[in-house]
Amino acid sequence: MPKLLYASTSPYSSKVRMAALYAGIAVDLVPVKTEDKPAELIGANPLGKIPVLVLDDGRSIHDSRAITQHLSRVSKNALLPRNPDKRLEAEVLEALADGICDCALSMVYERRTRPEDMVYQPWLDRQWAKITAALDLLNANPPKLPKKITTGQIALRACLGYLSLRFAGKWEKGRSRLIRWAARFDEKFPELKPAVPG
Ligand code: GSH
Repeated sequence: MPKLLYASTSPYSSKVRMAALYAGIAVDLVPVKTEDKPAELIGANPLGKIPVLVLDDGRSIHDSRAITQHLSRVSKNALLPRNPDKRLEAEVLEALADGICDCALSMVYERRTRPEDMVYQPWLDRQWAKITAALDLLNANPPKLPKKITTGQIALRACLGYLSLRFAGKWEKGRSRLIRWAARFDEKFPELKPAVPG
């Protein structure tokens, strides 16, 4: 069975885990602490980032978008539509959700890795402005939630889960449509939980 090197708090890991579940592909979850630079992780991804999917034949796949595309290919397009326009829409939504996570993660790392007096507020503000712009756009026009979803909707759900974990009480104001969207997602796809313990 393919192994997924992941962390429970990583939004990209959550996306991939949810995508595998939705596509009906079993993966063995292997929790990893990136800060420890474990040999298994570095051997699979020299960048030392998660998620990484290690296939049965030893090949490893990163980053998360390469993984979702792989999962879609091996599940006969369970995650990405065949129709080029619809596929493009799904890919752009996934990129937007991942992009929000990139900004959010950069803020978390800025605070976590620098001494307090060296945290650069204009950098945090710049990242937050990007998150705000993207969330406002999504809130004004939340993606549809049909029976058959794509990696785009899955990425957005994982992203909102991460914002609720790290920016609770900060991202929700004025975003009631997105909050309802996440609740509807959870109702429709109760098996796809954005966070997993461990
Ligand atoms: N673009 C990558 C993807 O989509 O997989 C981003 C992966 C990423 O930044 N993962 C974080 C990580 O591994 C955890 S959420 N950080 C450790 C590090 O940068 O050393």
